[in-house]
Amino acid sequence: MKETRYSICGMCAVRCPVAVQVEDGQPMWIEGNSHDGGMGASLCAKGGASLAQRRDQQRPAAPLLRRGERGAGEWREVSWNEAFDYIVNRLRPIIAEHGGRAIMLSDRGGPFADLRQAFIKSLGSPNYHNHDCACGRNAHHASKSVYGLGRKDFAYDYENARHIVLFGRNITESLKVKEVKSFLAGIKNGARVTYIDPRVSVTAGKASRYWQTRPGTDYALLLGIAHCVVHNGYYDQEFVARYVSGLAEFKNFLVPYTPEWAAGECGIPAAEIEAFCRELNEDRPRVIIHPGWMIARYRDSFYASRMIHILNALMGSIEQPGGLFYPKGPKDVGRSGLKSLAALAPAVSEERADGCGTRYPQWDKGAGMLQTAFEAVDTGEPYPVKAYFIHRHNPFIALPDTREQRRILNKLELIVAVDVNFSETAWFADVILPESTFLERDSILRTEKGLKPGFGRRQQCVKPLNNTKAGWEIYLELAKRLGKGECFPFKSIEDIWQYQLQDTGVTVADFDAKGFVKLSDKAIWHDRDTLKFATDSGKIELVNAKWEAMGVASLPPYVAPETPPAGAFRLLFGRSGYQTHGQHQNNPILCDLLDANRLWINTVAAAKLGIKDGDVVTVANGDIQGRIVACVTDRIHHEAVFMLHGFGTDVPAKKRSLGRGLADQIFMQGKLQEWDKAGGGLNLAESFVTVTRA
Ligand SMILES: Nc1nc2c(c(=O)[nH]1)N[C@H]1C(S)=C(S)[C@@H](COP(=O)(O)OP(=O)(O)OC[C@H]3O[C@@H](n4cnc5c(=O)[nH]c(N)nc54)[C@H](O)[C@@H]3O)O[C@H]1N2
Ligand SMILES: Nc1nc2c(c(=O)[nH]1)N[C@H]1C(S)=C(S)[C@@H](COP(=O)(O)OP(=O)(O)OC[C@H]3O[C@@H](n4cnc5c(=O)[nH]c(N)nc54)[C@H](O)[C@@H]3O)O[C@H]1N2
Ligand code: SF4
Ligand SMILES: [Mo]
Repeated sequence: MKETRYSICGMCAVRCPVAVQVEDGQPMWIEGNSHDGGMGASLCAKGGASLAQRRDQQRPAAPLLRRGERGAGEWREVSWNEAFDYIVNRLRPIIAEHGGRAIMLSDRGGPFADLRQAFIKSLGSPNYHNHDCACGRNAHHASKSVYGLGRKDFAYDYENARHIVLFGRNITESLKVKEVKSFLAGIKNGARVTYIDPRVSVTAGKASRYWQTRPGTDYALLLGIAHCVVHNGYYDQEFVARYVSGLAEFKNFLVPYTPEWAAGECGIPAAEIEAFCRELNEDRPRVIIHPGWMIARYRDSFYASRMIHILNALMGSIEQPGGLFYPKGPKDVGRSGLKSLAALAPAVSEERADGCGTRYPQWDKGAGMLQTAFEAVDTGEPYPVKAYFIHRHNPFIALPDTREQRRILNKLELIVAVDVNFSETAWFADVILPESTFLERDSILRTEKGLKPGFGRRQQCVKPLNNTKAGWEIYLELAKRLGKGECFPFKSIEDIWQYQLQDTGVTVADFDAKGFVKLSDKAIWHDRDTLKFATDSGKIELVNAKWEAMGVASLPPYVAPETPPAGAFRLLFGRSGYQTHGQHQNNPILCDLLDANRLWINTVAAAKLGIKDGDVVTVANGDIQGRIVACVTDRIHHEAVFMLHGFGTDVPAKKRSLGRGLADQIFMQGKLQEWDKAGGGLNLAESFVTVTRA
């Protein structure tokens, strides 16, 4: 029998809508869900490789309990019953002695996180975290300090833009399928693209202007741009008069930061900065300046991001076709949203172990901050944290300084990893609970915000090949065994879906036709005359008194980044279109497409060190060393070296990728304790390495 099943890809956190052809219970083909016009049948290489992932035997195929030392890789395969018993028997005394708050959980966040949030809350713990301390936290908090709205409260209408400005936003490789398509449509429609990166990425090749900046100087460049825009009146006077507060103070603050000054910091000539600003003035309000992520990984990233958010407001590009828009949800069309699972658990009044909302009043409580949670594990302050659930998250790759993490996490009494792979962190855990791959499982329903809001469903397309379970089965069973079954009054995924849909006027059967349900046929734009922002004043605040009262200055002076010591380079990193962080290096197909990373190094810098293209070099930071093949090129700034992230696994079970390439995060020594003091994001791009011929 042949059928098409609509579902949601899980090979990266973008989670694109997909159509899967199933024949006699086997997945034969996967493509984008063409009912979604923005997606069409397109899929990226990783999505296509999901069928191979399912068949890959080098993954956990049944629940595993650790036998030897943590990290030794000696496992005993057990039944689900035994694995659940083991976890519950370990958790009971921890809860009895330290309370539910001694349990923490981290995951990849996203539209299905409600389930894990419900689980941890049902245990009486406030300690839910997602991955964002190492991703976009600085850009998020910066956005909140300007608009009162987070980074995900804005989306981008590339297709209708006149000018797309990307600060290290490598949109064509670090990709989201729909976004790339919209970006390419924008270029086809005549948009200019200005791309700023110390390294020539594929996106640089699509740009009409490429600026190779000195790494870590984006704030300087942005100050120079803001100076030129404000002092020449290149901004939307009407929009600014209506919605923006603090312009006079901002203008005054910018006085010394001329384009000439910026040129001295970032290396882009003042005349070029001025020419760019004149273009912005012609192109606004159809201008998108993307806050990106990469400039969220420096010491001053909060401020660089703030400047981008402010410039978008000055362009008047908010809720503007060809600019930024608010992703609309069910409430924007007068409908109820999905009912929350977490709402079924009693409220938790405990303070968070990571200090979000208390020691760090400016940081959102929702996503938490994993590095300060690890500090709590290490010190037992403000209270002991003894057990850690890690779901679809790989801190040993995602957070800096793996050795330091091992030291800290070894203090825990229980580590449970729920993963589809042998992640580096799972390998160190006490229990691995193998989740069924996305093709093999149902998930809770998700809300799909956008110009046309709706809901989406991931459904099981084929049966699991191995002894694995879906996340919802795992957490419902654990909660039941821990005496919290009343928080999850469901027996099946249909029960959960029906509960979620209770007030929406949508039924489960409505998802059968297309895999998603739209709540509006037409794109919804708010009236530009009555916009509201979530700051105290309701305006876009260039100077935010609330944040200043929390110790976060709105307009601090620029501090130049450190210059690498002689013989050393700033270590930059990023992604390729074939990989998701460290997830798929061992995938049989993707490993074939790209089996190792190389070290990009500038031609002149390499010549001084006697390094030739293709040489094996030793990279070092303190006592940490590793070998990698050099790629000698003009296409990177001389102060930096670059490697793709996610390679260099040390997990022996991943035989295809073991020993291939080099991991970047191991060189970020001490960086678990260094973050942007305002925004909280980790300083991943502030490490230096030496490079020598091996
Ligand atoms: N040095 C350095 N550090 C970085 C970055 C960098 O470029 N360099 N990038 C940063 C960024 S932007 C981010 S977002 C984070 C990402 O860090 P993570 O969120 O940890 O990375 P992911 O690759 O999304 O996935 C983590 C885990 O999910 C597992 N997984 C995949 N599919 C499933 C599934 O269906 N079910 C379950 N249960 N598990 C699954 C994978 O096997 C993997 O172990 O890393 C950050 N850290
Ligand atoms: N294929 C694929 N796509 C992905 C992901 C993936 O793992 N694989 N991950 C997703 C996730 S979680 C995220 S957060 C995004 C990340 O999306 P991006 O942030 O766009 O991607 P990266 O590749 O991490 O980094 C982009 C560029 O930043 C540059 N850069 C480094 N330092 C500086 C600097 O000082 N200034 C400027 N202007 N640029 C600098 C790097 O050289 C690199 O080329 O991608 C998402 N999409
Ligand atoms: S971008 Fe690729 S891997 Fe990520 S969800 Fe979409 S198709 Fe899947
Ligand atoms: Mo990310």
